[in-house]
Amino acid sequence: MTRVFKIACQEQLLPGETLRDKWEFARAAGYDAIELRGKGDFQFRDRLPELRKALADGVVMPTVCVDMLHFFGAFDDDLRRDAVEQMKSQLSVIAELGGLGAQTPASYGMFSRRLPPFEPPRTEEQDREVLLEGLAELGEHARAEGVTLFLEPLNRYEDHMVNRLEQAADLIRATGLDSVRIGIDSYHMNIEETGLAAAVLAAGPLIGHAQISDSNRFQPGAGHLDWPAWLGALSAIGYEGYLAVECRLTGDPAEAVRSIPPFVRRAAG
Ligand code: LER
Repeated sequence: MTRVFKIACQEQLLPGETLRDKWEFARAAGYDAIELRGKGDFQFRDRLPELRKALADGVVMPTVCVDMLHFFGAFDDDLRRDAVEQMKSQLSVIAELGGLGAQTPASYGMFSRRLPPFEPPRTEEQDREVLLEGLAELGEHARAEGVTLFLEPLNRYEDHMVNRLEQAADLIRATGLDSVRIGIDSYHMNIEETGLAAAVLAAGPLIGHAQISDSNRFQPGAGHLDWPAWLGALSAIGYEGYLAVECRLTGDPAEAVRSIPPFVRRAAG
């Protein structure tokens, strides 16, 4: 049976000054929600008055995706500590809004084994220790707040630690926490997984959130990703979360954003 997916759009892609303006555009275009972006230095927490007003105006904001330059897997102790504090705060804010959770990669743009100098400063065992420590602290915080931390595998050029769903699944199982789940991203999966559908089916209920963009990082429909396979697998595992658009736009921006919900719903069959 074909699932009717709920589709969210990240806030920076939507035209409009306020979240309410963006929501009006999003609703008219067939979206069900807005995914927020969580900047560092507690800027996301400082938006609470704006976010509370948007909530009162009926804007649906179930998730936040971190928007920082350092992450909980950072090599630097101070940056790592800060990233954990920022993520805890973002989890608390999304909980206050009645949302589902917050998404973060282990790192982004910090190191790639495919680019010089090829050998990272930490061993794989040390990476694992750092990641498990961070996931345990964030997962406990998420649990206490009643929300979920979504761990996002990124492609090999953006992160050297968690590239495939099975790596995220292994870490999550090791934490033993239901409050940590995989946040999949179709673009990264297209680069890293042997098969899109097989990877989704294998991860199954560990998948808690999904972000969408095409093979070239543009809007769904602008590349060559096998959408029926990817969406079919999500449907088969009974995925009930959102498909949150995180992409670059090609063509007229407003038209591109409008084109996504009908494209995705057609591809889902
Ligand atoms: C980066 O490619 C990405 O997918 C982001 O969600 C990381 O924060």
